[in-house]
Amino acid sequence: MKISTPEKIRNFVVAGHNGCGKTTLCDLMLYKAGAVDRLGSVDAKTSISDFNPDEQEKRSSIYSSYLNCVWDDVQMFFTDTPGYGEFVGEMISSFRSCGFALLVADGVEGIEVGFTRGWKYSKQFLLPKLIVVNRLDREMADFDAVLEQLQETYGALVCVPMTIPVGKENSIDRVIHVLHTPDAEIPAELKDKVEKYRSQIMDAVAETDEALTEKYLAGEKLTPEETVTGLHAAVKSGALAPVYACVSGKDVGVKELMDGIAEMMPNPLERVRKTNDGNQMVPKSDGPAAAFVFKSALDPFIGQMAYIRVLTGTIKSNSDIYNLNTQSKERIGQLLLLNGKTQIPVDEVCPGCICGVAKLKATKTGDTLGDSLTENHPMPRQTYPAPVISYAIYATKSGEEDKIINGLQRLAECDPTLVIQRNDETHESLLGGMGEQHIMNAVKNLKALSKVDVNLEAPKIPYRETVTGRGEASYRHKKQSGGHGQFAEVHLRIEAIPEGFEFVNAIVGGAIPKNFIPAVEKGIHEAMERGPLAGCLVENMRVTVYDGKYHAVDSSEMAFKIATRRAFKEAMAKAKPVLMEPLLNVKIMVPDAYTGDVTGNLNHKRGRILGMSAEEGLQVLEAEVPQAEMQKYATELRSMTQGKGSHEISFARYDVVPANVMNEIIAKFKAENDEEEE
Ligand SMILES: Nc1nc2c(ncn2[C@@H]2O[C@H](COP(=O)(O)OP(=O)(O)O)[C@@H](O)[C@H]2O)c(=O)[nH]1
Ligand SMILES: [Mg+2]
Repeated sequence: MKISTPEKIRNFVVAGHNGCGKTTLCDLMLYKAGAVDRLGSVDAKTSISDFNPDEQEKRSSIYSSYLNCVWDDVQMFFTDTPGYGEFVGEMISSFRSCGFALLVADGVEGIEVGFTRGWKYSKQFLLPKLIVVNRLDREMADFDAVLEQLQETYGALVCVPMTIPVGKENSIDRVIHVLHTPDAEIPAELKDKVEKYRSQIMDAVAETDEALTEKYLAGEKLTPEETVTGLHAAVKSGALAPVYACVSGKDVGVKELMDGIAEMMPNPLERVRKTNDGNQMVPKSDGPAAAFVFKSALDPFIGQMAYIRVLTGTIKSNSDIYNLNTQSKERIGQLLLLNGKTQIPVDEVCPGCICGVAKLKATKTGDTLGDSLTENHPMPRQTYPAPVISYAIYATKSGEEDKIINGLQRLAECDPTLVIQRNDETHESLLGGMGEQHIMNAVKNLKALSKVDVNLEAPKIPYRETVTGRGEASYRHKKQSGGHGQFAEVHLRIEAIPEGFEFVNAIVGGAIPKNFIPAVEKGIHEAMERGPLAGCLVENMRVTVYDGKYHAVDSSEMAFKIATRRAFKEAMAKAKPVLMEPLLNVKIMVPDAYTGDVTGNLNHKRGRILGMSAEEGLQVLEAEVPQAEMQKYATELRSMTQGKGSHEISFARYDVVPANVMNEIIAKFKAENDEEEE
């Protein structure tokens, strides 16, 4: 089999809130097009798209799944994405690899955060959009109400219906196509509406081209070909996001949707992308081929599987290609067309195709493959949102630490939103992700992959210590034990500076001989690794050694280090020491109804609200909040907003811990470290 007509390819991502019927819609499209011989069902755990056992258990998507079918003579590639914010990494990779977006909204709930996210990424990846209002058979479903909400949020002339339902709720059994349904088949009560939407669509169509505008204004009818060309242009430019009414559970409105996709949506040759060095990548059927690897997965049977999106040219099974990023040779084995877990060998693929290829030897997610090292250029790498939650990971069985880290690193190669980090301040290995479920899922996958168990704990907060004043102290270390003794005396001064660390040697007249100064500096560094207040890293100070004493026989580097550490501790105690804590920048997106609860909660968390704005129907709050208060925030926000809120975090800065909180931390540290004193 060969796929060699990019003009006949439609490549799209299906996105929206969880539960709005995306997977059901995808299963139905496969079935209607004859790609599968039975209709899959999420509820019966027979979905083609949700084929992973964890997804079947949950009856909801966790991973993106790659599907394809032929509708009329159009080859459709589509990607069913999970709606939960926690699996946003899967969504981003899919948006990147597709040519347009099919955004699904629920007929009862209307715009939910998953839909907003889909809209946001469609904009970010410059994807034209189609909208489906789905599950209209449910009680309280209201196409007109959802349409109104869409129009208010994204523009009345952007979201125009292409189909509308006949009947309401359970009685809906067909839709009317605003342009195609003959007048005789339109119920009287819908005639005005259809007329209105038809003229809105034709306005948008006419506006795409001067000649069409003139013809239209002169009252002439546009030909069907002109209409399709105009629709295509209006959708491609983003001026129009046609809305379709559907009941994916009952196969209502889906034929019209698939026809619309085939008829007016752009093909892969129409999308010019920028390469990493700013060149334009204009897709063609011929010339040196290029493809990028937008995702990898660990397939239980074939090991590492790369998912590629062909950008230009033709790629053949069992052929040589280059990895343009590493400039090394790569071998493409058997190319596979994917329908969920079904893999169909294919000999040749063209621009727009998405396929799997097993066992690339030196290619990672994000790399670009190409026939020519001179004519093809690597594509930019995708960035992913930073983790919003982190756990410290401990091996359940000691000795398995390395196995755990290796396993997690393999998982992270397939999921860029999983981040494994070693924190040298707290001496913990941290696993970061997009939410509780995401992390639990990773742990489950780790167990399956590496047969290891891990314990998750809230990570220690990397507090730091500093001073706000100035303090001087001296210490004489003197010991006489058996043979020759130990002697060193160090006088030093500590002062606050805004940032970093400075060491000043102000010794005159050799009170401490030059050769012992490095030992003094080392003693300071050692003391600063474990501060006197709570054993944290010490920073932002100048330390000046200004006097001391030595003994020709008994002084040693060790003696000077010990004296320095003691002097440091005393000087720091006099220099008004404080604890500092990491603050996070937190950006929270919630429907307005929850703003009060969310800000109230932030106040409890010692958060400081920096700004508030509205963005596509949601309130966006920006705040600075201590990291110590944010461990459970993903879960708290979900329950506070019934899953309608989302947030992003990034490190902001260190700030002084308020005295009452500081005293608690110090008391806790003292209690835990009571016995252990030098
Ligand atoms: N009433 C009704 N239920 C539907 C329809 N489409 C899907 N469902 C159900 O809605 C639930 C969520 O569907 P699913 O396809 O998994 O949604 P997804 O999370 O968007 O992929 C399942 O129980 C489906 O059976 C529909 O058109 N009408
Ligand atoms: Mg789903």
